Amino acid sequence: MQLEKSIIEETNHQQQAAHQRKFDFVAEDINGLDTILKKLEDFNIAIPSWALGTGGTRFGRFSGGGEPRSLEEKIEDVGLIHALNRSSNSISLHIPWDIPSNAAAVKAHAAQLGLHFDAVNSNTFQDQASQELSYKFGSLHHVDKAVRKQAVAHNIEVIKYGVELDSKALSVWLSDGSNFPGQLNMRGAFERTLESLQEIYEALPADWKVWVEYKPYEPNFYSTTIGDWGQSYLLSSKLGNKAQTLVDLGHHLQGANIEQIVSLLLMEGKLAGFHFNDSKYGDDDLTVGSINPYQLFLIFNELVEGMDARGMNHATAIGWMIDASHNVKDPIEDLIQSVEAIKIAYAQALLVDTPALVQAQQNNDVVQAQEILQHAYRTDVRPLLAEARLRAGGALDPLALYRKQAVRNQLIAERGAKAVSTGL
Ligand code: RM4
Ligand code: MN
Ligand code: MN
Repeated sequence: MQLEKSIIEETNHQQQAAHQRKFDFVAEDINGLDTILKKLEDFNIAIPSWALGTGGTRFGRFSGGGEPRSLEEKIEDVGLIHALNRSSNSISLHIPWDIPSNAAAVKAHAAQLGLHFDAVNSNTFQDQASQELSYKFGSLHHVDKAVRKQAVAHNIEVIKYGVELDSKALSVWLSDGSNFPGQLNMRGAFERTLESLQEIYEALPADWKVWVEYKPYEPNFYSTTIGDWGQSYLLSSKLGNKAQTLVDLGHHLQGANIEQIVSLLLMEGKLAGFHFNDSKYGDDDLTVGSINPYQLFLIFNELVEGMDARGMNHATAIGWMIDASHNVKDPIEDLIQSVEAIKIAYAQALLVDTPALVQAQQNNDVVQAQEILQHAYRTDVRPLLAEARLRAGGALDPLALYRKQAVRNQLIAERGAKAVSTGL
């Protein structure tokens, strides 16, 4: 299904007066308002194809109903989100969960909804029915060369699918690791991973990147071969300019200072981009901003400062993507919330008074530095986001409109209450 533009416009019209009041209140105190609104309009976050269905846990999966049954229906769902928020103009595919068998048609369908394709993700953390050798003991790091070859070939195939869709990056996350001390020679595992990644790197088109994602544990619980940003950075440095490190917010041990990691990767030109989500304990894949929105703001503060220092375009210089999926929310509602949370943190970071902060740091004025950051963080930027959405043709309040139109019920009517989408 698609949302009629007239419905969005009509609803915006009804909400206009209330919006204007809130907008004027916050806008009055903001310097460079139009530049900020333009940056907010330009800022889009990619939607992963695996987040459109309800996520399972290792204990079970409870389908929410009306889930997309095919890639086409997933694209439709992203189209709905984008129509509402005008901030989700791309989709990231996971192969083989979503194989674009007719790339031209898939691309045309997406383009019709104003969408294009972000990074493609390979999957060597599960065995597929058709594959010859198992990834039970790893893929790119496997001790058996034949398994590594199979995993390299899969990644090269994923690049091919991506080329057909005009993607520009391959994102690699490996579950390779060990569950028990002694199981694995860690140096050997690293060297074999590097060698496999080099073969994949060779197959990258000139204008492509490979994004190396790290994660400390799960599904392996003793060692993970690409376990932290240092290991990913080491690999991406050895590989070359087309390789960078991907930061998934849920892939750190508790208490890690992610904003510092981000700041240094950016300094080295090695920050590929993000998988956004939130977490309380581990790789919880919760809605962005639902647990620790202040940390998200601090990350964006480093991003804005660091990108400005290097003259980078905020919207396009690195990859912005959500990687979340869980079991109790309507996935579309969850994604609308996630995109909003990301843009709130971004808008707050844009409000930081940088010259004053530099001055406070220079003077070792710790109190003032904190005041400056928290002043930005405590500003209610939601009317700014609403205004940017309005200017871009989206809904003033995407979630309210989604609910008012009973979109999920319509999807259930179309696709059935038991439709189950591919993914985790
Ligand atoms: C992993 C990691 C990857 C994602 C898979 C589904 O934990 O975050 O990015 O592709 O989950
Ligand atoms: Mn991820
Ligand atoms: Mn993850």
